[in-house]
Amino acid sequence: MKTLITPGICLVAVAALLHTGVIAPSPALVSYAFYGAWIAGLLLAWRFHSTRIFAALVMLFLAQQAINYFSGGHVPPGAPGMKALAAIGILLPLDFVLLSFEKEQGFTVPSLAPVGLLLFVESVMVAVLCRPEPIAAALRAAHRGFPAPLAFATQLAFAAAAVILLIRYLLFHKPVESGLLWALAASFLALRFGGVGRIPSVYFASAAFLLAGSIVETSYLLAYHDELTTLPSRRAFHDALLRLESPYSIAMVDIDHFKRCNDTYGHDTGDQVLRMVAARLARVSGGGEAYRCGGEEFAILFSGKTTAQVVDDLEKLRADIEASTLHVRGPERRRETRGPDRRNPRTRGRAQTGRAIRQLARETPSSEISVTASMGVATSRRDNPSAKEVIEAADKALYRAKAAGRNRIETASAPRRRVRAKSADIA
Ligand code: GH3
Ligand code: MG
Ligand code: MG
Repeated sequence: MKTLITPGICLVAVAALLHTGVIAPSPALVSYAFYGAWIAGLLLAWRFHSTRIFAALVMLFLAQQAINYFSGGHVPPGAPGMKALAAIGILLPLDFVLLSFEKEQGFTVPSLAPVGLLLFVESVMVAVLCRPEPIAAALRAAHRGFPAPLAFATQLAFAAAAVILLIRYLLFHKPVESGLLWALAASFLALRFGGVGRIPSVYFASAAFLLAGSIVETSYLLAYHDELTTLPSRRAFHDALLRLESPYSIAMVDIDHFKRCNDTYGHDTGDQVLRMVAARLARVSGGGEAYRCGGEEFAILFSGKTTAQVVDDLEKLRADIEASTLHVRGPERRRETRGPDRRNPRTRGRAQTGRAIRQLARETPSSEISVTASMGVATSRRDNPSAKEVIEAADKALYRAKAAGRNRIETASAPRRRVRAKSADIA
């Protein structure tokens, strides 16, 4: 949610500072800010392979340039300028929505060609629509009062695009969706205040800044969050360790026989199992914060708690993981005979390894996969709160849990607690 709220706060702050007169930037400063944000955004988009933000920045630039050009840079903008405002007011929201549905495909000609073509067609459309009219008509339009309220169609287009982008953000929690949404809001304000002049330019610059910011936010998320499970990553874990104060407990968690799970059901199903376990870890009770340290290994940090205070929460978590199931269709279907073997007798032998795996899958009694996890937990010592030592102690306890039969919790300190092992479905 932070990725949605932060850009919004930035935009509200800019609007408040601008309209209360606290900041009154000179045109040179505004233009410097716009081009600065725009160039920085383009470079970041290129470095981080975000074709969507790159395209959004190009669209924003063309929109701003079109309004500027057809209004002749004058306020009020005159008939061609008003037409440009109306056309941009429909095309920009439409383009941003299209971009939000696009997949990032890297900076290759085939992936950029459709966007390039769209922009070319739109530029020609705007140019034809906004060609200068006889002077009398232009004057009439200019005397209609300024700033003119935006056409209903423009307001509708922006509102519909904002709703779609918001829904997409709520579904996928991607900073790019949030960036597009807030850049759209800033562009709306730019158009609302006439599209040309100091205030609209500040809003266009803000839109470019918000788009560039969404790339920074994306790279932060990638660095600190694991993409597969969405849990905070090992890097986030090490950052959190620096902020800890004694007492605290660390539980190391490792899925049991996960290699077998991968071998039986395939890597993709293994990934789904990882996501399922991660979802259980994310809702651990007792104030624990779960991290994915790598592979099928996780860590849980309990700040301000001792082993005795967290062992019940870990036991609930262990039982929760054991009770969770993932439905898979593959092994169930394969149990039915498929008639005579129609494979090429010459190449049949090559499938030996695959056959062994399928055999294992067939032996699986149900198509519901469940796994178990072993845990080792340790608490910081008052005299030595070093996280390295606590992790080592928790790792040793985890090793003991594995050696003692898995699906159990071992503590680094007495009293030792064991939970009766129940073999996993795939074990
Ligand atoms: P143990 O009970 O002793 O922990 O046995 P194990 O099979 O879980 O242990 P091991 O560490 O040998 O195997 C871990 C496996 O996890 C090996 C690797 O293929 C798999 N793995 C690691 N990362 C991923 C991942 O991101 N996705 C999937 N599907 N598998 C992964
Ligand atoms: Mg492991
Ligand atoms: Mg394991």
